[in-house]
Amino acid sequence: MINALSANFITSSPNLNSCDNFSVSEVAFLGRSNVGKSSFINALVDQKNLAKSSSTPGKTQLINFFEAKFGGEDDFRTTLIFVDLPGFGYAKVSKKTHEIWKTSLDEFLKKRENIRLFVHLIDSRQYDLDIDKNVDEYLKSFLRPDQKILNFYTKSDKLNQSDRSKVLKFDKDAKFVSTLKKTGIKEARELIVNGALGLC
Ligand SMILES: Nc1nc2c(ncn2[C@@H]2O[C@H](COP(=O)(O)OP(=O)(O)O)[C@@H](O)[C@H]2O)c(=O)[nH]1
Ligand SMILES: [Mg+2]
Repeated sequence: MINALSANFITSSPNLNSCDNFSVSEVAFLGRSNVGKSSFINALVDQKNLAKSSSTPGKTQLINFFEAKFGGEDDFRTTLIFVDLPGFGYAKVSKKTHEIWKTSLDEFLKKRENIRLFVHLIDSRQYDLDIDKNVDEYLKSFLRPDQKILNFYTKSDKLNQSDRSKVLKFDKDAKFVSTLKKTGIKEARELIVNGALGLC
């Protein structure tokens, strides 16, 4: 089992050029606005308000960096950078994928060396939106061999058994998380830490 040890906000940046290089594996979190991204990041690092406290209004278009330390069995210790990206909720689905992201974000996602893992959050009640399919295709269009994508379906506490079956029919490997009920978080933490370190 992997535990969250500590986490803190590092900095915000408007684009790639003004981002420091922290020489640590990075996990980029993306998803539509309101999908539950801040809540998920807070749950992963086991803190109540880390992600929200730094994203004051007006800073929403910035790239936020957090340092997160994790520990596990046999003195396993690791430090990762969690990168909280602006939500892409309000882009029209008809727009081309490259227009979904502002140029600065597009450049960041494609050129940021240290990103080892993209975590794409999808609302489990709206699991088949074009915008999420576009994001998946977009990431795959430039994914390097040393990078991975993990999808998580959020707010699973809102689903009944038949809703869950529908999501699983759509994606047989669907991983459900609920920060409200705290379900799927431990498993997600394990997948994300191992994924970022190239261990799975
Ligand atoms: N029912 C439910 N609501 C959630 C869950 N996670 C987040 N929310 C709610 O969804 C809204 C958006 O959450 P937030 O984490 O700020 O989303 P973000 O915009 O993607 O960062 C808030 O009102 C949260 O309370 C969840 O697991 N279950
Ligand atoms: Mg947020």
